[in-house]
Amino acid sequence: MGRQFFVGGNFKMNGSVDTIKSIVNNLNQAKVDPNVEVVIAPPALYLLLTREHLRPGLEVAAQNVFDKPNGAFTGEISATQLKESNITWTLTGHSERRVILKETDDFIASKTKTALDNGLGVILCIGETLEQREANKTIEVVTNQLRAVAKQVQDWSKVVIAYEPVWAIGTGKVATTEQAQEVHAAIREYLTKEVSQTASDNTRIIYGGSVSEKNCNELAKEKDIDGFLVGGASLKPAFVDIINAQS
Ligand code: G2H
Repeated sequence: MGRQFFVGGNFKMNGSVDTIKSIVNNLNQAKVDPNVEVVIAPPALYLLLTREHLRPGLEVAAQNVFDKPNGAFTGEISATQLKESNITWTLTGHSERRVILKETDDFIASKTKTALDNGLGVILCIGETLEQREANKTIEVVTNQLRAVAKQVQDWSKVVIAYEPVWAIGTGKVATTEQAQEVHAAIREYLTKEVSQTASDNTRIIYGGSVSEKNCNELAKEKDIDGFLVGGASLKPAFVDIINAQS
């Protein structure tokens, strides 16, 4: 069986009660390709509101999770709290958290493991900076980010890898289809060599970084691009066109 196309919407720190309700209503009424797995990630404050209003079949993700079960960790949310609230996915390793909040590869790996151990799906974000790309270090950077996770995680069946070149995030500068496919193929090769053939065959590798209704169709044709993680465009009605990029 092929890999199911996966489209995530990462709202980042955007939205209000009204705008999130309106995005959810739009999605509920939209003609969404039933073969696509759709997951949206609103800010933590709106997770329950989103779950309450979003129609069944469309899933909700947290943008972040902590790696401890409970206790004195002010401001954090645990994997069990998410799970209990029917929030079935979480992002980990988004570059905005890696760069701005200084999250390390090991911390991200630990959060990924905790989320998986508690039954959540994880959208694990990886990607290189412009400086790293220009120094020809792209593959080295993304494989090191994956290797940190592979040290702690054996079962990759609930992991979706989001390749998001940092230089393409929110800049309008999308990677070319060739650039994206090249890195996706290298990630799959890494999985074959260092994780397992099963993980390589079955893990969805999605692309993120200025994805829009204009560039999604071409990207979706590439053999190793199994979907998208969408930021800015997920707040707009055109998100539906991105979900349906393959149809
Ligand atoms: C990359 C992406 C979503 P945008 O961060 O994770 O955002 O589509 O706005 O570049």
